[in-house]
Amino acid sequence: MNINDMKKRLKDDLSKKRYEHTLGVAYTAASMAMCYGEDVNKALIAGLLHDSAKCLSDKEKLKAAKKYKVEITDAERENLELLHAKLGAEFAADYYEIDDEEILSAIRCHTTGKADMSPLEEILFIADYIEPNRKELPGMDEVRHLAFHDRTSCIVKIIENTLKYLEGKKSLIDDASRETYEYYIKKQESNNA
Ligand code: DGI
Ligand code: FE
Ligand code: FE
Repeated sequence: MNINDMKKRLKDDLSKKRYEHTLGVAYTAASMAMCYGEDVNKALIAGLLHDSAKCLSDKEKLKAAKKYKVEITDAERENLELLHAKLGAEFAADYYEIDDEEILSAIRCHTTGKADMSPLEEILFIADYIEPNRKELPGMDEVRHLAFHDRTSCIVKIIENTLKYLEGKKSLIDDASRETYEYYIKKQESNNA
């Protein structure tokens, strides 16, 4: 499917606000790929499709998870919204004809991150947080600067903010989020050593 057809379908499937966020993530991810010498087109597509399953109801999310035999973690079960990342990868493959595993995997882990992400996975994880339509989150200026200078420190800041926010809400933290934090803190320490 070409980019214009993807955009048309996304515009139909997403709320106006979510569609605007999607374009923001796509162009931010593409700019980061330019900065780091990564594949700009893959970053653009990953950004466009990352939230393609975001606007399903809880019931629809559970139905789709069953259809695609998606494994549901405890945190996802408690907060079905989290499932939109894994389902987004399934939608990208099924409805948007994406067979590039690098793109699919970036979409799959865009919400929690994971240990030892590929450059494209890191770019999508960061672009989702910093895109220009995102409301001002703590330390956003610094996170946006780091995005183009030091991806490891940028990921540490983002995950620290997310964990703090989730602890405040007493939300269950997914193992993947914790693993992301532990991996990137260690990586940052060894970079600074
Ligand atoms: O889909 P977006 O809103 O663009 O962004 P996202 O895919 O990063 O999802 C953000 C939401 O996910 C935010 O409300 C925090 C939540 N989240 C991220 N990691 C975890 C989490 N929620 C729980 N319960 N556990 C996590 O580990
Ligand atoms: Fe998302
Ligand atoms: Fe998003």
